[in-house]
Amino acid sequence: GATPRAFVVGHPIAHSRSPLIHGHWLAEHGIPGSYERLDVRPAAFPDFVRGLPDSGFRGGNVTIPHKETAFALVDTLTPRARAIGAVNTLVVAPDGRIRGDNTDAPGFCAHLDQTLGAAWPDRAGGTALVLGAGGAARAIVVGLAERGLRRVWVANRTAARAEAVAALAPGIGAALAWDDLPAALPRTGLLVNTTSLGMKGQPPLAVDLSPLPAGAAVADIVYAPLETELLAAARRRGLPAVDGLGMLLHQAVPGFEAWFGARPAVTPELRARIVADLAG
Ligand code: SKM
Repeated sequence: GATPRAFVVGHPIAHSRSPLIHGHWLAEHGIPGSYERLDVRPAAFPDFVRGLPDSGFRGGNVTIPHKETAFALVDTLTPRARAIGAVNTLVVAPDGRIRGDNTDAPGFCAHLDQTLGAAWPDRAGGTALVLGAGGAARAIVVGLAERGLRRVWVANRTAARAEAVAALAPGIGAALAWDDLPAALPRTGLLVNTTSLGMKGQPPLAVDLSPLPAGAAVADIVYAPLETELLAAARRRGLPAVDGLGMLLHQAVPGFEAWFGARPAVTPELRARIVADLAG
């Protein structure tokens, strides 16, 4: 058949490391495919999606600001994408129908499996505290619910948004006021920053980690810089610190497998390559 082609689409898209990740795997597997970076403005995105069946692409990744629009435009949704309300992976089926998935949630959890071991959902009795209430928080809360957490708190400066995200984990999710963080931290087994605080050019996230229990772990979705001040503070406390690059690497796996037919591995070599690119 024709050379398999896939893409990452966003606006802007220059910062995306997805072409590097998929290019690494294509070379590793000896697959003569391509993975292209596409900058598509919001106004042009619906036509872009409708044109996919005749484009020669087998699918692609979708990033900011198109994930919610993609959710609304696809023909079928995975249950996970439906729960999250956003799509980051498109697959064109042989019959031309477009399936939308969200791999951010399993990507986040797969990285925790790799770094903390598969028992991480049990830390501190199965309680996670998610900071922020944007798209990444939605994905992570759904992912945590899938993995059997017993309690998921969502804290956000805007309380109404925290309520909406907590509602994605029925029975276990609850909104938490920002002022109540110090009281919640002693019962938190996994603290996750999903805000952009700590990213290059942004102020750091100002949360005192000293109330966290000894068995807690701290995760950040920010990967530039790789070690945010939050993660540095976790390490100083002797707690496992999980950076955001792992989520980016792992969320890429299901798409690659769907478009190119081989299940790729997140190896130290791949990670080192992206780390070097981020540093350069
Ligand atoms: O969900 C991912 C997306 O699939 C690709 C991406 C990128 O290339 O920067 C970031 C995340 O939104």
